[in-house]
Amino acid sequence: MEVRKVRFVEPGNLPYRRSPKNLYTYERYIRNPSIGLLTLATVVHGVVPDTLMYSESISYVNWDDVYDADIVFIGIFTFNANRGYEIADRIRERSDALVVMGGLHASLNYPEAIAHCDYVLLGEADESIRDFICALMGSGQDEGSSWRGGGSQGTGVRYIDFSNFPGLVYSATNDAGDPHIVHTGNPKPPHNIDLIPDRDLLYRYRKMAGHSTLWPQVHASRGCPHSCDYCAVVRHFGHRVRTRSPENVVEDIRQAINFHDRRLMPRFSKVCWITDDNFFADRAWAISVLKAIIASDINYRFTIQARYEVGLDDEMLDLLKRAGFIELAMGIEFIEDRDFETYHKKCSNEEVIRAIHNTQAHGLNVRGLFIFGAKHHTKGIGRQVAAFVEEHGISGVLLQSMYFVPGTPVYEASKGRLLHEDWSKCTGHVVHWPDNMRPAELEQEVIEASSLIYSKKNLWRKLLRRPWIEKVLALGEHYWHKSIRSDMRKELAYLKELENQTFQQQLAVQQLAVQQLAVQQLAQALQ
Ligand code: B12
Ligand code: SF4
Repeated sequence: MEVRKVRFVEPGNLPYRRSPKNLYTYERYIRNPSIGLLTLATVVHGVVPDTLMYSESISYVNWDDVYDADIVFIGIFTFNANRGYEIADRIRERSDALVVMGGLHASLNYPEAIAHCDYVLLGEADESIRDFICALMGSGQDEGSSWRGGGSQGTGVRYIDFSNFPGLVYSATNDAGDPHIVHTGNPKPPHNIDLIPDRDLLYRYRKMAGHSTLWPQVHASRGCPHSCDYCAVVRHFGHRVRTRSPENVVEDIRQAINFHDRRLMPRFSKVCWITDDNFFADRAWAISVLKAIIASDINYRFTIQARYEVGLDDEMLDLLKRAGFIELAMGIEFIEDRDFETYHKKCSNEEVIRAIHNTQAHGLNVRGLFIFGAKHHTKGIGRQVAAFVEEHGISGVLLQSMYFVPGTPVYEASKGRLLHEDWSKCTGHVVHWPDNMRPAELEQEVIEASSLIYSKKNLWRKLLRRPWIEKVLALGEHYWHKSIRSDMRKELAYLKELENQTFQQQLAVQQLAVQQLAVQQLAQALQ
């Protein structure tokens, strides 16, 4: 197959539309593009020069250009999966391009994804994507290729034998002509992830990068040794921690900052986000990266995601502070030990509180990431979380209702409780029937927590007392949460409708049971 042009598409939930709001609030959520997909575009660009990525988070898409490609790669997380399928169906309808899907959601849900594309390439595709393209181009024997099988026996894609290409899913028919899905085995994680994404390969990214809600972001390591029941990340990236070299990470940070800062428009939030799920899992490596940042000429502010343990590590906290970190986004998730136990999150409330205060004592803010809708949560959880945030001086929060991705233990355990599988609602909304509340009541609890934490009083307090950068962030967050709450209030009507439907169904089942009992009793009386 001739591969002359390759396009990558990141579906947007919600897709980009022109609006003056983009200048500051950028429409309801931070719209950073997928660095994973951009990394793959960078790899493919080395093989096929006419490679470009579109992200619906960043700009409109030139669809004619996409239809004209030979291969279109689409990457999906859960929250944008529906839009991804819509796009894939549309491309298959209107063009001859080969459509390949991948990413976390497609990998964990390949039977669903393959219905919308020609291939699903599973797992981390940093190396396999190159092998895949080389195979399509004819040989599969590219220099540096780890795949030595296949080879084309004809001129079209259909003649390529992919049966021993690891980590691939496609549809086929057996000898009797019955369709079935072929899964060629688990994907092999890449050996080397030392790659800096070429940000110019993303259409209009350079133009949009000055917007204050698009942040420089760098992903430095993958994998996590833990196994929290609700976590899809560890099911996708595995338990083995893999890292990029400190030099490579520092260079990526430098490029990311320059890319976002060289604008005429002033940036309100000069903060770079290290997006690793568990940056501190390999302690010695984390220390070497922080030391490399300190030794470099980079003078910037950073935020990073963390488990509570780092908050008890004085050496690490000192290094973070010296390297320019202003905040730890701590996966606190719950405020009661029984919830940690239920979902196999190894930590305790006491440890978390100690970690929060120790982090703050080192001059770093703590942002809290919380999950609502755990098994033991009851009405009032919103107020409890808000009180916890207030009591422990947590500077900002991400609140979201638990969601359930096929492949995670919570999904398996809660199948009967799911309200629907409309993935586009997996942006923090309630998607299950909680144990001790109705769904709309839980959604209301999240709204309650958000309005208490982001009250006008708290905003004024931050505006008066905090340093300049935090004032700006506080203002942005205040309005961000306001718009999230407005979305959630709209969702309430939908959840109540679902509740009504469920009540009607239950009522109908009960009425049927009563009628059947009456018929049985009548029959017995007549005998
Ligand atoms: C940065 C980030 C963001 C950024 C940017 C998101 C983006 N466009 O990528 C922003 C701030 C916008 C964001 C927002 C949200 N996020 Co977020 N985010 C992340 C984070 C921390 C890092 C993403 C990343 O760079 N990963 C590293 C790269 C290397 O991995 P990757 O993107 O998966 O790509 C690799 C492979 O998957 C594969 N691959 C990827 N695409 C494709 C495509 C093809 C064709 C192929 C073959 C392979 C392939 O190859 C890549 C290279 O190895 C992830 C956690 C994580 N570890 O991924 C959460 C994560 C993606 N976010 C998540 C969530 C829930 C959200 C929000 C809903 C949060 C909220 N309540 O608002 C919002 C959604 C916003 C919306 N659009 O509605 C969840 C999604 C869970 C799921 N099942 O999908 C994650 C996984 C976090 C978690 N702990 O669960 N997020
Ligand atoms: S610690 Fe974080 S990344 Fe690791 S399994 Fe738990 S939730 Fe997932």
